[in-house]
Amino acid sequence: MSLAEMPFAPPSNPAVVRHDWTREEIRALFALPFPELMFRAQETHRAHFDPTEVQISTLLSIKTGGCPEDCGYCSQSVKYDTGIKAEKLMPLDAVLREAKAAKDSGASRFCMGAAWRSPNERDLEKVCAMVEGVKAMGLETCVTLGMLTGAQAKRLKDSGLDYYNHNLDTSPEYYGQIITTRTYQDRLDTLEYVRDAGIHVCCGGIIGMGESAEDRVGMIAALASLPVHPESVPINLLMQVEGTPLGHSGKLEPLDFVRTIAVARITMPASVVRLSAGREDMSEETQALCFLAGANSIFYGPKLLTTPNPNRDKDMALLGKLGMRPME
Ligand code: SAM
Ligand code: DTB
Ligand code: SF4
Repeated sequence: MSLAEMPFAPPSNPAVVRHDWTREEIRALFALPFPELMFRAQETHRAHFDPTEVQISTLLSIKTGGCPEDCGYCSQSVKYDTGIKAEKLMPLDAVLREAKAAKDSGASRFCMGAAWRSPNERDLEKVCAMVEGVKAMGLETCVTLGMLTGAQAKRLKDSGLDYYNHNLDTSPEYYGQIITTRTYQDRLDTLEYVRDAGIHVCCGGIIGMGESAEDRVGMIAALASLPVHPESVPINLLMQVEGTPLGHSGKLEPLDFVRTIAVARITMPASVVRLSAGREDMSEETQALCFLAGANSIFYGPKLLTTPNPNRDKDMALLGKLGMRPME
């Protein structure tokens, strides 16, 4: 299908942000010949961002393992034998040391993740103290703590939190195959509380979980039809973890990952799209294609939450080879 044959008129101005994307339109984007798709993604990217800039975030697991949820991809669920043992919430001073190191190595945002279904009030206060301390260093702050109530979202906002990460993970149809302990609607509710509290939303999903092409359409449609687009959209490639139900789910065709990034870029033009988990197993050429497709953020540092990520020097060398640089 050429651009002219698409079942909708592409916006004359790629800067336009739409919230009325239909599944048919999104399916048609995925079906475009690769050069057409990449052209549209680049045109959209350049209408909103400098294509040579990449936002740099560093992740820290502040509370690892022992999670009661059953997310089929996750190393930290108590339901699966993955060799990850449950740890306590990290003390404030240790978190601040890690944040300082992240800042010194060039990150502009520090993301703290906890393996909780939802935070209890005592732990939330401790996380708020971490947010205050990290923010005082001049870093942007992000946390991902599971489901929140409206009051908890407001409390986090008062502590100065910039971003809350909470992913839709996949399409509404496929979701039940991956997680049974919380619903899609539960996730949408938390996202609404976060948005209403005035915190920036970081929300995306995972590719490579055995989902169909239509599930990728459904996931992007769900993200792009949120009342306000997430400011940050992490697209994760599944990190296959031995012991989880998805530990042997097969390798994804890398170009299908690139296509998903491009469709996220076109449908959510003003959002920062993060080439998130999965870079450790990706060639530099695939990562470069993801940047060309409109990805403009990465996780930086040798560890994600429990799984590996490229070393910093390797990433800086890659950005150097591509003539790209960290976003201020
Ligand atoms: N426990 C909280 C929650 O799930 O809401 C926060 C932490 S959780 C690890 C954050 C997100 O990381 C998940 O929603 C999922 O999208 C992503 N994630 C977890 N394990 C992953 C894996 N093995 N591969 C790719 N992404 C993963
Ligand atoms: C997101 O979308 N990806 C990050 C972050 N949000 C919290 C997590 C990736 C986790 C990869 C598996 C692990 O390291 O345990
Ligand atoms: Fe728990 Fe989050 Fe892992 Fe799900 S993804 S099992 S909620 S830590």
